Formats: sequence, C-alpha cells, structure tokens
Amino acid sequence: VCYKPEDPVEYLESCLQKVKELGGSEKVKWDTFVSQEKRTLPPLNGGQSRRSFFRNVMPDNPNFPYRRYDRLPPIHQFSIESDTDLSETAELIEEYDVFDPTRPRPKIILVIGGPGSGKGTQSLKIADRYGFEYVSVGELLRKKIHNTSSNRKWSLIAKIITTGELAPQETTITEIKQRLMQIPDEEGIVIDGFPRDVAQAISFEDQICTPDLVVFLACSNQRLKERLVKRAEQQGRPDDNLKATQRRLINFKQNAIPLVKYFQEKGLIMTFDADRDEEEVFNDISMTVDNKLFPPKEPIAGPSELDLSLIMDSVDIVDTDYDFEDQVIIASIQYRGPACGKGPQCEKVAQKYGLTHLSTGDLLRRELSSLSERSKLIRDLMESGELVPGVILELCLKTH
Ligand code: UP5
Ligand code: MG
Repeated sequence: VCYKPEDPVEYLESCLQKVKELGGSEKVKWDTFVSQEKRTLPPLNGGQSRRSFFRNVMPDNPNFPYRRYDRLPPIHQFSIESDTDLSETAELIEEYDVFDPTRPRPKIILVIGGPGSGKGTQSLKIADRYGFEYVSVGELLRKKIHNTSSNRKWSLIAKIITTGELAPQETTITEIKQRLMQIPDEEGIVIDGFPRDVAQAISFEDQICTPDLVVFLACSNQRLKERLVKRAEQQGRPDDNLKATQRRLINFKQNAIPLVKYFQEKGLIMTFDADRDEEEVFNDISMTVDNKLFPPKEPIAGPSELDLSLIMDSVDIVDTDYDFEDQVIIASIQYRGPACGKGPQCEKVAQKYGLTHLSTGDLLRRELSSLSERSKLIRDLMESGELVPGVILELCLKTH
C-alpha cells in the first residue's frame, strides 16, 4: 500500500526474485521491499508549513517509517447532504452548531411527562395545529435500534430501553442533533419525551438551544398505568411490559421534580392536568402556545401582562378619562402612578363583586393619627418619599 507500484504483478515478481537472491524467505527483513531510492517531495498545498502538514495527516511519531510521501487525496468537506443517514458524521456533529446562527431558529417546544401521560398524543396535536415538525426521542431511539440491530452499542441500548432505563445521554443528544440538522427550515419543532432529567436538560441547552416552551403533562399514577396497559394491548411496544413499565414510572418519579423545578426557575415550563380528556388538555396547551409563541402584535382589550413602558411613562399617562366599565384592567391599576384613578376603580370593583376596598394609603394615614412608635417611623419614611416596607403595612392591616 505504501509503495503503490504501477504494475503490481511485475512488482510481486521482482519481490519473489529478490527473496530468491537473498537466499530464502527467512532472510526477508521489514524493509526488504521498500525502495531505497530518494525522491523529491511534492510541493505542499497552499504554502502550508511542513509542520502543520504533518500535524494534520500523520501521527506525531518521529520514527514514522514512511520513506516516500505522495500527495494525499483531498479531504472531503463535512457535508450533511452527502451523508444522508449521518452515520459517518456522528462524532463530527458535536463540533457544529445545530441551527444556522444567521437564520431564524425554529421554535422549540419540549413535551415531558410520565409514561402514558399523553406526550405523543399531545405533541402530534401541537405539531398539526401549528404546522411544526414532530420529533419523538423514544421513537428515534427505537428506530435506530431496529435499523442497526447488529451493532454492539445499539444492541446494548436496546436492552437498556426494553428494561425501562434511560439510554446514554450523549448518544441520545447526538440522535436528536442529527434529526434536527435534517430539518433546519421548519418554523417550529415539537420534541416528545425529552429531556428526562436535569443533566439532559442542561446538555440540550449547551449543545442545541434553550427551548421556547416546555409542556409538562401531569398525570396520576393510576391513569398512567391504565393507559399503558390499554396501549400495550393495541400496539405491543417492547417496553410496555409490566416490569419495564414499573421501571419507567420509577425513573420518571425520581427525575420529574428536579426537572420541573429547573425549567420553572427559567420561566419556561407550563404544567397541564393530563388526567382529563385529550381535547380538554389540548385546548389548554394551545392557549398557552398561542400566548407564548405567537403573542398578538396589537395589544388587545382585557387582562394583559404588565407593560413596563407604562411605568416608565407614568407621568404622561395620568388619564382619568378611562371607561369605568367592565373591561377595567385590574392588574394595571396597581402599577400605574399617582392620580391614575386607583381609588375609584377599586371602589367599583369592590362594589360589583361584594369585596372590601382596602387602600394602603388610607391605612397609613390612619396609623399616622396615632402616637405609636410605628407611626413615627412611617411619618419619617413618608416625609422622605420612601416606600413603607410591606411588614409594617401588614401590621397596620392587622391593627385596623
Ligand atoms: N391517551 C393519551 N392521552 C389520553 C387522555 N387524555 N385520555 C385518555 N387516553 C389518553 O399515550 C398513551 C396512551 O394513552 C395512548 O394509548 C393514548 O391514546 C392514551 P401516549 O401519547 O402514547 O403517551 P406518552 O406519554 O407518549 O407515553 P409513552 O409510553 O410513549 O412515554 P414514554 O416516556 O414511556 O415513552 P418514550 O417513547 O418517550 O420513551 C421510551 C423509552 O425510550 C424510555 O423509557 C427510555 O428508555 C428511552 N428514552 C431515553 O432513554 N431517553 C430519552 O430522552 C427518551 C426516551
Ligand atoms: Mg410516546
């Protein structure tokens, strides 16, 4: 291979002749057939230094036994297109961004929940309603196992999954990445059944992206079991046997709370009561997806989230011409500045719903009329324009 003779048959003949001349095969040494003739090296490509050439193509071994250096064939560029099943590029994928940073990234919804909570059912509905691509991680793994059954690594993963345990994290992430890289132009992608624990969630964020929304389907144990038993009769999935189902439930229980907390802290997760009818669950999910992923461009009348710009502009919005009817936005009453009409609005709300109207300002003024220590502190704070701490307000409330 190293010598690459032009005419191999002639070369073999000359070698045999050489063996005869030397006096038999026991006289043959490792370099008997290597040409001693010195050749000029071909020029290196693009002025590449000799050192970097060696670093790139040859092991770092000073005793490397090559005598002759032919120009190496060009190295094929990494190309997803040319490697359709991505089997050759799995390791290289770690080095690349999953989504092209110069293009809008697909919206990502992760759907998590116990086995049988309806992840598959609801994910498909989401994908259908919003025209998103559906990716089931369990299904990705099952397909890969089916297609590469003779491979040792995947036979092992098959055993792991059939007993209800989790597949190795990096393998799972690589499978997800490969799948996502095949669908870069989607507007959105719903990922069913991932992540399973906090470590996977972190790894997903590190290597892929922060999801736009995490849907958590909360379902009672009893329902989960009932549904899986029913599905096992209909579909016969390899991990729908009793032992694996129990293991899947235990795994889920161990990991669910920290996982949900993790996404809660990031403000990414919404929990849905998945014990209900499929359609009811889906109605709630779609309302959330509408709000979170497709918020209306024009503000609509009715309850809204706090618009911080209103606080910043509070001096300009002293406007008592509000329509004092039902569409009053209660939340914003609290946030708007002095003289915005909080008092009259609260009075109306209290009247309409039979509530008590408590004005913190009135409470404090009443407290000031007493001669208590607290009143002295409140006066000092109010005179210096500071806010009175909540604990003091609470005490005033209790007293009056
Ligand atoms: N059903 C659904 N919703 C219903 C409702 N509201 N009312 C009444 N019936 C309802 O639903 C289950 C059944 O219930 C169906 O028959 C459905 O019609 C009915 P389904 O939507 O299939 O539930 P799903 O949550 O998808 O249940 P599944 O069994 O698929 O969840 P698992 O989490 O167990 O399975 P998954 O395929 O995600 O993973 C399988 C295995 O792969 C894992 O155990 C693990 O070993 C491995 N894995 C990893 O290792 N890593 C990963 O990241 C992902 C998977
Ligand atoms: Mg499923």
